[in-house]
Amino acid sequence: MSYVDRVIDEVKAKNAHEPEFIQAVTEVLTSLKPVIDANPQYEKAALLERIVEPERAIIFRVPWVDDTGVVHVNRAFRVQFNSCLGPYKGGIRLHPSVNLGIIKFLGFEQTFKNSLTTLPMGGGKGGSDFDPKGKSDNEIMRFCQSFMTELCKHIGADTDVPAGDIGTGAREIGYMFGQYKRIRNVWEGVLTGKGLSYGGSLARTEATGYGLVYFVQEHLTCHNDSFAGKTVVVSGSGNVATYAVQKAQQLGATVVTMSDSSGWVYDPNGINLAVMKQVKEVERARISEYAARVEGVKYFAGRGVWSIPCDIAMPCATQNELFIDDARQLVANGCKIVAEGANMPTTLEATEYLIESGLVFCPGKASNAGGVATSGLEMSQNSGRLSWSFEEVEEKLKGIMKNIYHAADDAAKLYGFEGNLVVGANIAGFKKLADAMLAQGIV
Ligand code: NDP
Ligand code: 2IT
Repeated sequence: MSYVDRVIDEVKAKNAHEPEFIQAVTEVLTSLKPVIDANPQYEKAALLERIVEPERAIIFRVPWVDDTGVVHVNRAFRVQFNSCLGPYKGGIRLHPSVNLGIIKFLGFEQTFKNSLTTLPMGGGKGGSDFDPKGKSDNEIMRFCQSFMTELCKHIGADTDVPAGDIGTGAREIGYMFGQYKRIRNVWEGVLTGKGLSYGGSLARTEATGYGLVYFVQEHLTCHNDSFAGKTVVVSGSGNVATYAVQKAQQLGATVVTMSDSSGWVYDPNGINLAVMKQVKEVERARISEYAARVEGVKYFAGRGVWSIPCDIAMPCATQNELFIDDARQLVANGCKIVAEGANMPTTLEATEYLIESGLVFCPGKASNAGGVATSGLEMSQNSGRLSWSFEEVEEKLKGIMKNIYHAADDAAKLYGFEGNLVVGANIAGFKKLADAMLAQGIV
């Protein structure tokens, strides 16, 4: 049995109740086979065994009191996965589905993603099974304060720097930052995605969605093509989806769908982002409200955006939201590119089918790395006590996304998998991390 297969089997046996973690490890390790075979020193140093084991996982209780005086208890996590390349770095997810396996899969992916950005950041992820939906501002604040009362013992600007993810945006980061500063009595860049008046970076809000579109744009440019005139299908209507839609529209595409956890809208005239932002960001309402306000829009309950014919599909909601049947439908409808804005939105089976069918498949750890890369830029600005203009940050972001595209494309070519960005991104992210881990000894 090969080294890779043995480690995958061990991960399956040791983490049997963590299907998302097993899925992420299987996808990455399988694609690393050519580089592992060519470098026996990795097996000698038990490098894969170390890479799949988090350095530390913290699980803690978050008690809080709702507006009617009822006491609630949530479970929270911070998985500090790998600090070889820099302080642990990764978002905080607040969603009822959160469990240790989901946070581990996200932390594992983050480690490779952060390596690809070329910025000095290790990998980590955190979150809680708290559901922010329907909670008042005061309830959100009390939860965030209680969450940070424990988390603040484990993080710091040079130790671990959390940020946003599903359910965690500027409001939550603000409450968490305030509580961190109050308890630790230190003003430092311990979180990214902060408000602009207290250390946040311009363009961080837009960065993941914009970066996703820049990544695809680089591919198109290299093939004498562009976004102009393309039909794009997007899932999600949160931070990543919103700014992916905005940038794709700016580049001349027509985006015809968006979704939330209740349903999806088909807008043949192209999404009106001002109305969408009012509904989802300001009112925090359901996406059906968009259909009620914009003429010619159809609303459907449940899932289904992948049934709409398109040139480019961008899943931007959550993990495992694009299945084999969806992939078949996309291919049958003539879709040419699938670019992941979310983390692991495409199942393994669907990913393999899309690649075999000749589509360009942009894996999230490369194509959605613009968010964390801009978080890295926020950390730099905080350390230097300065702030860059929107244009300066956006230019850097664009450069980073171009570099990630070419790093993945070149690595794929080098190992005989031309055009396979999954293999390319995994190998490029892994090589840098693995060689740094070897240099730092058995730790
Ligand atoms: P948001 O909370 O802003 O938005 C999430 C969107 O996805 C909402 O429309 C939400 O619907 C929908 N959604 C969430 N969970 C589910 C589910 N289980 N089924 C169906 N729809 C769901 O999160 P983000 O936009 O920040 O994150 C989206 C994805 O992008 C995640 O995978 C995240 O890990 C990834 N990502 C985020 C980055 C960032 O900088 N924020 C960076 C890189 C990746 P509803 O409104 O009903 O909840
Ligand atoms: O998945 C991700 O890359 C994020 N949620 C962003 C993490 C960050 O630290 O900005």
